[in-house]
Parts: sequence; structure tokens; C-alpha cells
Amino acid sequence: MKPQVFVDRQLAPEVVQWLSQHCELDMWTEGDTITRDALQQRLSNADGFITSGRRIDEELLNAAPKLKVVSSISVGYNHFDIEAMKQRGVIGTHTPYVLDDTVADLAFALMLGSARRVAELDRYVRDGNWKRGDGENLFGVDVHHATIGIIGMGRIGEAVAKRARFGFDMNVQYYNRTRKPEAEERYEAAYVDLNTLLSTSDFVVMLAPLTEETRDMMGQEQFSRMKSSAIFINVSRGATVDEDALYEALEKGKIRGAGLDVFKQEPLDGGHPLLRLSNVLVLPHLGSATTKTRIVMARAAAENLVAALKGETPPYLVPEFRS
Ligand code: 8YV
Repeated sequence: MKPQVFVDRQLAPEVVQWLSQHCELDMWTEGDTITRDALQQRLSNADGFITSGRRIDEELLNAAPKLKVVSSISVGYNHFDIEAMKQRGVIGTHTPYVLDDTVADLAFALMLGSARRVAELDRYVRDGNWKRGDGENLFGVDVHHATIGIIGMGRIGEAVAKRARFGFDMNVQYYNRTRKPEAEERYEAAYVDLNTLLSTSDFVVMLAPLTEETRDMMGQEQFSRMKSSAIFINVSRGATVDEDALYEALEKGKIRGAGLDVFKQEPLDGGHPLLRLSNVLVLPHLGSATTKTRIVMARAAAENLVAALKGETPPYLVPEFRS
């Protein structure tokens, strides 16, 4: 008998087809948000679960007595309660590597978009405000030759550093828990402490994964250290930032702008204070969202799941589950 697998999002047809050769698939097709109750019900008979950001905690695990593996279509796995999963003997997998370049591209889209005020000025033109005599009121700042400070020099951090150094001739500096001598050499990157990074960078790019140490890592004090001309970019997780402190820094002109792909609460409420500010560029968590990359991620997640259900070590087992 094939193992039972629940998938809580749509997958590319070729991935569905491949998966159905190996398991009995139950796909969430009803549209709209899946409720906690419906999810628990659908997981009650599942051996495997493919998801992208669903919180996996004790309550959910209790509702899924047969579950062996949760395969996340994401590199981040802060939605896993690792201890609860370990206690229940459920392993977690993720999809690193395949999205690095795509997320790095989006970091640059936000940097360029914020620096040159792309969305704001698109609205300006559409609203019929473009007139002869427009000048400094529309000016932005340069990305090329500026100093970029990368918080979190992992794989995506390196992809950002590469673009910064070789595409935009930027000075690269970074802060990370551990030094990365090879990255320093490759991108002529300087390792600095967080305070130095904040006070000397023109662009501060948050790429640290969300952990208990990085939660609210950017608060009032950190924003106050940034240059008033600097731009803050977040393509990691919203909870690494104290959004009230960010709002205050932007509103009071303590920093120039922000480009944000991620938020504490997603989807972002349409009435969120950050949306009142014209110096904020927002996206609905699309870092890895190109058609091609999402298919590759789904395929990787499917392979992880099938390997785990066969009792093999999945290609991308989350590090905490490696023995
Ligand atoms: C995910 C992400 O695709 O990989 C991650 O950690 O944040 C995205 O690339 C996203 O979580 C899907 O909803």
C-alpha cells in the first residue's frame, strides 16, 4: 500500500504526477485559507505532509499519529517546533540551494526599487502628476559603488554579495555568527560587527534565519545606528525586525527607506501602519517566487518526502534532525 500524503498547496502538474507514483495524494484544492481544524482532520491519516510555512507544533502532531515526515517547500524552517517533532519521531526537510539566486535577485529588486523609488514614482505617473519642471523631488540614490551590509552570510547572502561586488561594484561588508573567509576573499567582503555594519552601510540587507537569537534583532537601537541616508531591506523573516521600531525610524526620517518582502504577520493587514509611508516598498513574500524556482523547490520537497517515507535519508534533511 502506498503511503498517504497530504499537500496543503498547489504543486506543478509534473510534480503531482511524480509524487502520485510513490504515494496516495490528498491535495488541498478547496481554495481559501485552510483552517486548523480542517488541517488536523486531513492529517489524521497522513504518513507525510508537504507544506510551505504551516506551523508544526505539538497540537498538530497529536492530530497526526501516523506522520513520519514534514517536507517544507522553503529553505526557512522556523515554522518547525523541532523539539516537538523529535519527541514524536517526525523528521523535517527543506529546500536549500535551489532558491539562492532567485531570492538574491529579489533583494536587488527591492534595493533598486527603494533607492530609485520605482513603485512610488510609478504611482506618481499613473496619478497624472508628472509635469515639466519635476526635478529633485523625484531623485533617488545610487546602488552602484555604495556600501552594502549583509546580515547573515549564508548561501543567499553570498549570492547577494556576488551581485553587489561584481554587478554593482559595491563595497561588501557582512555580519555573521561565524566568519566566512572564503566569502571574504571571493567578494572582497569585510567582516564587521553588527554595530559597525549598521553605522557604515548604505544598504542593510537582512538575511539571517529566524531563530530565538535573531528574533527582533533589528530594534530601535539598531535602526538608530543606521545612517539617515540608508535603506533597510528584509528578505528573510519579518520577525527578525521590531516593526514598530522600523515604522518610527522611517516616519521620523532616521533612515531613508525600506524594502520589505516579509512581515511579522502574513498576509500583511491592509491597514498596517507601514503601508502609510511612501518610503516603504512592500511585496507579498515572493523571495523565491519565480515559476521555475518554485517548480524546482516543489520537486526537491517531493524527493525529500519520498526518500524519507522509504526510510532513506532525504537529500535535504533539516540539520537539527541529522544524527
Ligand atoms: C518560501 C521562503 O517559498 O524558502 C523560504 O524560506 O521564505 C520562501 O522561499 C515560502 O515560505 C513559501 O510560502
